[in-house]
Amino acid sequence: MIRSIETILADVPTIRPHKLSVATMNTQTLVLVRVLCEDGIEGWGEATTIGGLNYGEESPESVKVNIDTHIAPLLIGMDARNVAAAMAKVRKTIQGNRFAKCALETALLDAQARRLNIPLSELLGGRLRDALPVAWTLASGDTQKDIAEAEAMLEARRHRIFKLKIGLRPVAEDVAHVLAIKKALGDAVSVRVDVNQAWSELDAVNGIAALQAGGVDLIEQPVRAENRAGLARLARQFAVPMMADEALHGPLSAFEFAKEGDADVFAVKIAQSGGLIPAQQVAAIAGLAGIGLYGGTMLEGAIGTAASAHVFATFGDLSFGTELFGPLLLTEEILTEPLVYRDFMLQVPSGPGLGIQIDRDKLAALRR
Ligand code: MUC
Ligand code: MG
Repeated sequence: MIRSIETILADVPTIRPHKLSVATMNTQTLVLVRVLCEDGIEGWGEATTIGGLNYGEESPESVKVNIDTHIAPLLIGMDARNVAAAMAKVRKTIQGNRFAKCALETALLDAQARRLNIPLSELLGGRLRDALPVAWTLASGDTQKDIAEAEAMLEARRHRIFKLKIGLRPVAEDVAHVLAIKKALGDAVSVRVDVNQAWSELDAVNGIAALQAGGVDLIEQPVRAENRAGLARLARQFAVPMMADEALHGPLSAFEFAKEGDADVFAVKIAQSGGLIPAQQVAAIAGLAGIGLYGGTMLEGAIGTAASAHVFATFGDLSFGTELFGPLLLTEEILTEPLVYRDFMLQVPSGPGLGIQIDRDKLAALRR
């Protein structure tokens, strides 16, 4: 039986300012959910977002108040071992709130996998890989600093895929910034851009032409999320793949994209999808439509990152890799043993449930 549900907010400074077109992050607010069951087993989930309400429709505070006030009371007393029934009730009764739903589904699946003494990926059908390629985001706002940062990552064998955040500056300046980095890093390194919806379609046509010519190999959400037709036109016009990110709000939106092949790649995110099972549904739709997969992040801490890793480990295709570096952007660790990043890959945890242990003293010190 589900006995209690607690939602915890923890503000953790980032290792440097992280500049996106929608926000500059100096701290990340982790939104963590702890589900305690009658048999003493607990599960953890995460609903972290980026920049308050700058990125998504749920803020850390709204997630907490909505879980505490409206969603937890639906779940208390339900059978903790039947996650499908618990989540069906939540999905039937609660509109929207995909991040909150994801955190609750993660915590319930974590608890059930711990109960069964198996890794969470086994509950999701089983893993096809034990390690995931991990991109790093260069977003210091300074070309030379970004190059030095990328070189240090290559040297440490931590990342060889780099995603550059652009869209704040004029298109020509952004293009010059990206191409300078691409030139400095060379052909062995994958350089991609994420515009976070900042460009008009005309900006995008001009910007992408130059980026494609300079060897950039993936363009993420160049235009507004609502402009699916615009992304589709860009996907048809350019050989460099167009990736949908903010436009993807779970299986239904994935289906809309898939119908006409309106994107080349999906950035699958567990929170944007509304949960781990919906994220698998997004991946299945992509597979059927011949759309490539990339494992995305909302810059979650270790819990959401581990949950995403368990999900992405089950994907048949993961040809564009992942960006599960969230914990590495933070100055504080909330696990007793950190996640393992080695040889450009994140190792998918293999212990029961999420396969991680929360450092309770650390979390107590960080929570609001
Ligand atoms: C996004 O839009 O993809 C992922 C990596 C990063 O730096 O920001 C996020 C959000
Ligand atoms: Mg993105």
